[in-house]
Amino acid sequence: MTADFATSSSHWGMFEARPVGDGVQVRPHPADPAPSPLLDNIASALDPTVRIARPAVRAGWLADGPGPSERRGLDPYVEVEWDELITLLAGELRRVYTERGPSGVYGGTYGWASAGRFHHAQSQLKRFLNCMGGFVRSINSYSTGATTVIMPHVVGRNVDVMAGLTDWPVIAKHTELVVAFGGIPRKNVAVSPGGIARHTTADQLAQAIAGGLDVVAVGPLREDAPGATWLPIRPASDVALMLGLMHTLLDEDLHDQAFLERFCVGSAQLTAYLTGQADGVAKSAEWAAQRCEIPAADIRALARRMARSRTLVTVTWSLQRAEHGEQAPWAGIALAAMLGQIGLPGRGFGHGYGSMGDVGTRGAGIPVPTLAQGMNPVSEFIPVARVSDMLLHPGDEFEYNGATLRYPDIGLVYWAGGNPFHHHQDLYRLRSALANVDTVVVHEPFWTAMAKHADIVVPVTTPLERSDIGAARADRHLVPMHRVVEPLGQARDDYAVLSELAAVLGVEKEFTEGRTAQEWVERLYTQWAAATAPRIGQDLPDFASFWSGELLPLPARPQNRTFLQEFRTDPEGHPLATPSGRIELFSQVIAGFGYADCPGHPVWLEPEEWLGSPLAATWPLHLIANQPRGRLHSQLDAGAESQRHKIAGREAVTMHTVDAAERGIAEGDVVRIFNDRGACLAGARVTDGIRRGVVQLPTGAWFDPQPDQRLCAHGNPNVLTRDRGTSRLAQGCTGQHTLVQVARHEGEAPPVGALGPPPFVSPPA
Ligand SMILES: Nc1nc2c(c(=O)[nH]1)N[C@H]1C(S)=C(S)[C@@H](COP(=O)(O)OP(=O)(O)OC[C@H]3O[C@@H](n4cnc5c(=O)[nH]c(N)nc54)[C@H](O)[C@@H]3O)O[C@H]1N2
Ligand SMILES: Nc1nc2c(c(=O)[nH]1)N[C@H]1C(S)=C(S)[C@@H](COP(=O)(O)OP(=O)(O)OC[C@H]3O[C@@H](n4cnc5c(=O)[nH]c(N)nc54)[C@H](O)[C@@H]3O)O[C@H]1N2
Ligand SMILES: [Mo]
Repeated sequence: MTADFATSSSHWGMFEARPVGDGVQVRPHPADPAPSPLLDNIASALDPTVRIARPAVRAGWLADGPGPSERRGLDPYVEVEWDELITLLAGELRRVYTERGPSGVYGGTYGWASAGRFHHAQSQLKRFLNCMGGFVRSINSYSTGATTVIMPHVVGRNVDVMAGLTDWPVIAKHTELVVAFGGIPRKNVAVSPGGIARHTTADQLAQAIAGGLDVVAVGPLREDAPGATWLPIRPASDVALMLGLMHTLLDEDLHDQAFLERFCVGSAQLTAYLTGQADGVAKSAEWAAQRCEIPAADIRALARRMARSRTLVTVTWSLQRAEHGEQAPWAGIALAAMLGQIGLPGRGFGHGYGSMGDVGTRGAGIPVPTLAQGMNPVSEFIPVARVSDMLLHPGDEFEYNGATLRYPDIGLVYWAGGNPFHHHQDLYRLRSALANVDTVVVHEPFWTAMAKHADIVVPVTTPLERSDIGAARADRHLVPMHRVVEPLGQARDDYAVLSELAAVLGVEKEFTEGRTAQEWVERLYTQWAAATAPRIGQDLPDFASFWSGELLPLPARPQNRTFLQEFRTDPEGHPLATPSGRIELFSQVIAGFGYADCPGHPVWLEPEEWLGSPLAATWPLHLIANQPRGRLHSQLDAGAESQRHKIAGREAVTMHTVDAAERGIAEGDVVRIFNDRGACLAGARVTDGIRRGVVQLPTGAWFDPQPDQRLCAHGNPNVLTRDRGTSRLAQGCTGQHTLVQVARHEGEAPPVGALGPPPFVSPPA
């Protein structure tokens, strides 16, 4: 901390800030060697045009009371005083808990919110709802919905295929060839949940490449293949390519049969499938080429190179955020197993290099300070991306990981720290789903689309307006996050609002334990320090010293890590927690579920929406809806860096020169992207750095629904994506891919109105 600057932190890094006029000046923290440009968005957190200044209630809800309503997202709002808001909200919570019990409350509240361990919005809300008697929860994530379910069957629950991967320095030292399915996107690695104090990943990768590491990046976008050989694959066909590579390894006897027998089960079933003995179709390089449109000779050449090199096979998370998403990581690990290199330094399998900044980062590896959420006695849950299904079909059965479950009947949806109109698919379907419940409550600092669909809108602070502790599991620092400015307008901390509700509802003692926010911050630190000091064998400063210091460095994990090294060295002493104790290339458990969309070993399953399907005759372009370069998800979309990547205020859609020319589209034109679920407008960016037939529109433009049509004027791809699970196994998010058409927008385009407040009306007399 220098002069009047105070230290704080975000999911994309530490920074320093000081008040200037009505806003803040933000600058990178001097300890960060490569600060993220996303820091330029932070000042917009205090932009009054996007902030919620006062508590507000949807006019229709105020007039008619709770109940299903198609008016969510359309009605104006009435601003109310805090005590009125608390009375209304407490009354509605009391009603719903009395009439329906905790199974009538959805508190799944998915979302990243902000950095900071105490004010973590999800933890706050879940703790509060648990004090009330519990809630229907969500499990897994939009990030890795398929992986989280399939991988425990394949490598066991104890092996973390994201946090347990080989560290970058080991790759730099030992690896000759990285075959990266999904590339290694630089844009993604500045981010990690809870923050990154020092950004080193992008540099480590660049240095490794300069030092001779060869990267073959398989993916539709050249920008995700920096310093690499680019293989522009047809989207959604990676599993076919992997099978073609495996077939070549078998066919040319380049596979490691001894490894398969000692460390895996199921190579016989997989082999029968590859050779065609099982289904009459050999998954040869020619077979693969017809699907992935990479020439068979290139596939065979790559397989030979992989077999003779020290090779790392890595799969980005995006590949599993698609129809049959379970197959790509499973096939990826099967390919690495055939090469026989799993568990050797720098070789084998990886998942998420280029997806998140903490993958392959040697952090402290110790638990971070955490607010206890209490106990939830409610057994009902949903896989997180099934939220619209739940609200549209209460009582219906659904399948998940071998179980048949039922959707609960939800009366009240309570969200804090996420934006479903960012993260969910088929937004007009989501809007219909939200119309089905009695009441929607949203805590937000900003007038996001989710806030604009709420009945009760609770204005909360951002980290600039409160004190906290910044920490992330894979990081090596604890950061004091200082309040920089007073809360904007009438915003209050999530904690303050929930404390007041708890007092009215008679659960104050359980919720607050008698502590102020600052006392909680101190307590989280003190408890954490007491538990951590013996683990790291080092004294830690008391709270006052931590709080007045800049950042608290922690020792790195004792050693660099190689994924599954212990298992390889001693498979009997360190068996995997799978039924066989080995890597399951065939899983009897999964086979036993009898799911045609996820059978017992990795398979090619043709998706319904890809360029190879009949639907492509109507919707001839494959849309990649990936993570945005200029922001985290939908956060701070009004910020300078986010706006820099837009075209005349609309999200930029990237398309191939030839696809654009065929449609009479030039760089900078406003275009309409559409399919039978909806449409959005975007600004055209024309390049040869994208595969033909593919268009790319990042997620995160604030949903800007236009009256009387299914159109977003701003460029949110989730008006187009299909709301369907990866398979009956994981039911994960499939938002990455969808088929669309693109046309030049003729005539006047509606202005973007998303980055502002909804209409207000005066309270009824
Ligand atoms: N089509 C498609 N869709 C996708 C994806 C994709 O690849 N394609 N990716 C998916 C993935 S991986 C993810 S993780 C999700 C991300 O989805 P989300 O995590 O829901 O997205 P964010 O924009 O980070 O939403 C966080 C919200 O919390 C608010 N917030 C910030 N701080 C606070 C606070 O202190 N208190 C409260 N109450 N609120 C706060 C922010 O203003 C913001 O609106 O999106 C998913 N959606
Ligand atoms: N700047 C920034 N960084 C972020 C985030 C952000 O919002 N902004 N979000 C963070 C979060 S929550 C997550 S979960 C991770 C997500 O990490 P990922 O899911 O890995 O990231 P994406 O950017 O969605 O997709 C990565 C790339 O995969 C490629 N791809 C897409 N489909 C296919 C395909 O079918 N085959 C092949 N071979 N490649 C394909 C595309 O080139 C795409 O750019 O990112 C994190 N990092
Ligand atoms: Mo994510």
